[in-house]
Amino acid sequence: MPSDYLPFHPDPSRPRYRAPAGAVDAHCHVFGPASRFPFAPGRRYTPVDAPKEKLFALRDHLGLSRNVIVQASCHGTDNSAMVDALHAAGGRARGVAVLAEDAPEEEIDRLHAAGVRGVRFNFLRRLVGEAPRESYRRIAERVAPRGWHFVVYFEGADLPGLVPFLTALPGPVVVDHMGRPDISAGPEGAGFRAFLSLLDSQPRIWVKVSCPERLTLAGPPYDDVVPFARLLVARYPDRVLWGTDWPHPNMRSHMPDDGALVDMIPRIAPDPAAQRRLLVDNPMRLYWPEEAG
Ligand code: 0GY
Repeated sequence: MPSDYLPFHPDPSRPRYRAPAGAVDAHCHVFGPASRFPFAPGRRYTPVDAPKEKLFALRDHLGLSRNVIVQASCHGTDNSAMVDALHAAGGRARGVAVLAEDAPEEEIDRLHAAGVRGVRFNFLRRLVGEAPRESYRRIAERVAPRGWHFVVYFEGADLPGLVPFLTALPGPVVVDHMGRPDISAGPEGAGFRAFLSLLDSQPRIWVKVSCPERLTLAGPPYDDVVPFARLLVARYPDRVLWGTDWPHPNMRSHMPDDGALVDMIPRIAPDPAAQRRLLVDNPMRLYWPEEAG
């Protein structure tokens, strides 16, 4: 099946930065292989196969220990490829699923047993059309009793209309990719300031300092994105997560070097204590609470 976006970096550099023991890549995906796990008929893009073996090899190459595998829109509500990866990971991966509103209870049980700890609500029109907000609410009510959290993906410009939805969710909320701010406005821009106000007033909302490659206007080494991430890490040290976003689905401008993404970590979290929280303590609390110290 031909893909319609760039393939992931074939030979990422080995990072100079050494992540602390137990570091978690808290945002990555597995795709296919399509021959075994077909992509969703209604998908908006077709990725290249990015199977679990490649993900685990990348984890080791980058000096990381664990993965949080997030279901992406191209696999729709069929979480089989992600669950297959969780089963193969020997306890070193947890998952975030996408659910149909009428998913049977037994399916949610199976996902939980496999290591799923969150459900994703995607609001990007280019990926899902008009987001079914009422349906998301009902799904949230169904999974909240299991202690799952909510991973929410939206464009910065859509934040004002989403605040009532986000603040009413019955559990922790994790915002993907820094809330996709308008980088051209700088960290003082009104949209990013509104996001910070929301985080200030809602201690249940976490944020991923991920995806500089998707947000940048300047390109690598993503100098224009660093101030946003650095500010979030400094201001919310206990509710930031970091991830590679491998295999960078739907990227059409350029494909990042995953080693270079790891080497950005000391630029966004300058001191070792902040790095440890970002890469180990915070993701462990959310995804492996039974092991968290
Ligand atoms: C990401 C980014 C994207 C895609 C998806 O669900 C998805 O298809 O997440 C994107 O196109 O921005 O989170 O990796």
